[in-house]
Amino acid sequence: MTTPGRTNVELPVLTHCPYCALQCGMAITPEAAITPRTDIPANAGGALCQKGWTAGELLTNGERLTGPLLHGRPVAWETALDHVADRLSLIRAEHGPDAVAVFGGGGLTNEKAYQLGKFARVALGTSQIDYNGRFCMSSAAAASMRAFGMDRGMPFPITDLAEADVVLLAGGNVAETMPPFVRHLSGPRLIVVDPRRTATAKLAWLHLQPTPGTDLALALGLLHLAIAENLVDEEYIAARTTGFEEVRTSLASWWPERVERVTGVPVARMRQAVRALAAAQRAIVLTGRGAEQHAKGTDTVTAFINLALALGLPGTPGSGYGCVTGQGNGQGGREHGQKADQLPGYRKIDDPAAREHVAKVWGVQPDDLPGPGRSAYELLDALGTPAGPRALLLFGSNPVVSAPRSAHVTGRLDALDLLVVCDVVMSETAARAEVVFPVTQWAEETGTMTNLEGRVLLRRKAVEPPAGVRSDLEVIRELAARLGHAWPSDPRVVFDELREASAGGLADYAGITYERIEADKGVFWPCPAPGHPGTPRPFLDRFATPDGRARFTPVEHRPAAEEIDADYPVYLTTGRVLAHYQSGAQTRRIGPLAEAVSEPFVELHPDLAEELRIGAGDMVRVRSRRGETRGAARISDAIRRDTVFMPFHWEGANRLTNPALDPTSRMPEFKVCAVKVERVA
Ligand SMILES: Nc1nc2c(c(=O)[nH]1)N[C@H]1C(S)=C(S)[C@@H](COP(=O)(O)OP(=O)(O)OC[C@H]3O[C@@H](n4cnc5c(=O)[nH]c(N)nc54)[C@H](O)[C@@H]3O)O[C@H]1N2
Ligand SMILES: Nc1nc2c(c(=O)[nH]1)N[C@H]1C(S)=C(S)[C@@H](COP(=O)(O)OP(=O)(O)OC[C@H]3O[C@@H](n4cnc5c(=O)[nH]c(N)nc54)[C@H](O)[C@@H]3O)O[C@H]1N2
Ligand code: SF4
Ligand SMILES: [Mo]
Repeated sequence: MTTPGRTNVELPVLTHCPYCALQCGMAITPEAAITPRTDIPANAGGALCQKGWTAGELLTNGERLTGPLLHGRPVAWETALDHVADRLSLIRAEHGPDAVAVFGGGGLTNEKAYQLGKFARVALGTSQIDYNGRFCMSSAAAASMRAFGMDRGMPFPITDLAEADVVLLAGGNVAETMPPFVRHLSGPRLIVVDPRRTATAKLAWLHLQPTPGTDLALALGLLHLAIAENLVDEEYIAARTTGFEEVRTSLASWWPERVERVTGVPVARMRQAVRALAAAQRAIVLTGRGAEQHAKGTDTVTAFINLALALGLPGTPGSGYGCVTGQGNGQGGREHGQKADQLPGYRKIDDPAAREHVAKVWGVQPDDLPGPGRSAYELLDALGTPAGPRALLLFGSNPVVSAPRSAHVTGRLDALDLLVVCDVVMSETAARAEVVFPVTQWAEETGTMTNLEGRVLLRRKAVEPPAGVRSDLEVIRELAARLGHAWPSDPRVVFDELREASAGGLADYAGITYERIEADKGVFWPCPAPGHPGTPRPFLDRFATPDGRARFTPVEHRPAAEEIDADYPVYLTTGRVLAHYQSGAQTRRIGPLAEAVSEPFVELHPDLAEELRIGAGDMVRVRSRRGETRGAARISDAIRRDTVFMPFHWEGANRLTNPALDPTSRMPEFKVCAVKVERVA
């Protein structure tokens, strides 16, 4: 069809979508016309969703930022960069290095995520860096680390799904969040766990509809049943795992009727689900944000992994456990050091050997590297407080809309001495910044993205950026130069350094080059050497634990951090719709997407609507202990009668959400809190 790279300007360039972790392949002409690629397995023969088809408008629409802003007024690049560097130096001199914080994003390329982590630790010397992936994948990541010693979202190629007999998906609505993913689910019997009968649940063979926040009990109940019915794979458990006996004992009290009382899922359906999973030759258990974004998200995923292990799935060809990753580079973004506790290659920042390796690549002393910093919400919560950072540099996130308890977070941002935002559009967060740097986006620059399978892809430059914008890597280079460091901004050069820094780590990219990705349509990590083929299925022979065995961990169910009561009698859960992406900063500006869903809504059951005298389309006020917002009523029997759903693509839903954090992953409880719902007179 076309040759790789920009050898002929008449030909479309082969690249990937700006949005989610499926990273569908697309071809783009210099005029930004998009056609799907058929050579990328993730988008199954050439599918794109509505966001992908319309992504060209991101490149051409008039709302693009095209020059730096200082206090909202256009200034020259040199002026803005000098201003930021001077302010950073002053704040550091007066209050110490941890007075400057950095916040990144899972949509940034690997090169940017890597360079941002290095910039924080070396140029700023701060421990205060974290990113929006903390709100996204962190619970599944922590549970996979605990069980398998490695977190590679789906540790198998996406094409394994179609070959499976049964797939259980807990808390994911892929029909809206990754539509082409559904094509991989047309073969297996699909079991969906979701409090709403979503577009995905409608495709399912079996839908389990629990109360929000009770998946942990459900997973315990499923495993209890598997054990009671002698469905567990004793041979696999003996050969490949440790810790099963403790888990078996801990499950004794989770008999099915009790689980039904806690979750609302009928025993008969649980039994059907377990029997189908156990009878399958090949079965896959997947989790999405619905099960993960809870103050007990890590333990919930652990309970699903325990179930998968008991049935002998992980590391068995064609079977397994995986988490369905979210942002474009949700996987790679959590591997190369923009996380508070991490160094490149998925290394731990408190591991002396990791510090020594990375310090050497960076040309500094291990002792000069700071230790772990605050997690995303804790960092945002500390901004502008006496003990917290006074300046924040933010790349690729819009926390005014997307952080939990967002009105409080907005107040913290406003309390800063200096807020600097790099973005492509004037997001709600950029609008509050002292300095805004306008940057290039996906098809205007080249970089690598690691998709939900752990496949490293090359997202190539296809169009020329508008005059006046620079890349994130150039902004980092310019700021680093002003702080005394001469660093590259060419993505390929940065990637080569990333390879070296990741070498020997869990997420080892040492053998991956741009040329190899082009030739192979992506390379699976770990890939430790140039001759290494990459690792589509890392757990076939052993897990990444010291003894090579997967670890069962006993976990206990507990209620949501905030339960419903007389004052706040309804559960609120939040999530996504097909047409909009995340905080909506990008998609609310695209005509067909803004038209498809033009305003926030509140989905509620007809019984609840009747009780509250709410009619379809009525304006509804939703209040929680943290704030209130409004939305138009959408009445649907697809949701439980004790629960309402709001998308978080507009400012508002997160004024309500509860920032109760998971003790291990520090994930906030986005998926359940208590609210009061009323019609606006
Ligand atoms: N259209 C669109 N696609 C996207 C994105 C987007 O913003 N828009 N974002 C991307 C990103 S970053 C991510 S992380 C993924 C997220 O992808 P998903 O995880 O599929 O998305 P969500 O809508 O957040 O949540 C999925 C489902 O969880 C259900 N749910 C709510 N509470 C619970 C609960 O307590 N238990 C269970 N079992 N389910 C519950 C919701 O009803 C919802 O249907 O999507 C990616 N793709
Ligand atoms: N209530 C509730 N809240 C949630 C969730 C939920 O389910 N419910 N989900 C959470 C999840 S899973 C996630 S991932 C977060 C996401 O929430 P955010 O972190 O706010 O994600 P985005 O809206 O994708 O923000 C990305 C910003 O970066 C800009 N941008 C795009 N490309 C580039 C680039 O190359 N460089 C730079 N510098 N900027 C760029 C975009 O214009 C946009 O303003 O929201 C979380 N918040
Ligand atoms: S599914 Fe995700 S990667 Fe594919 S076109 Fe839609 S937004 Fe883009
Ligand atoms: Mo996400």
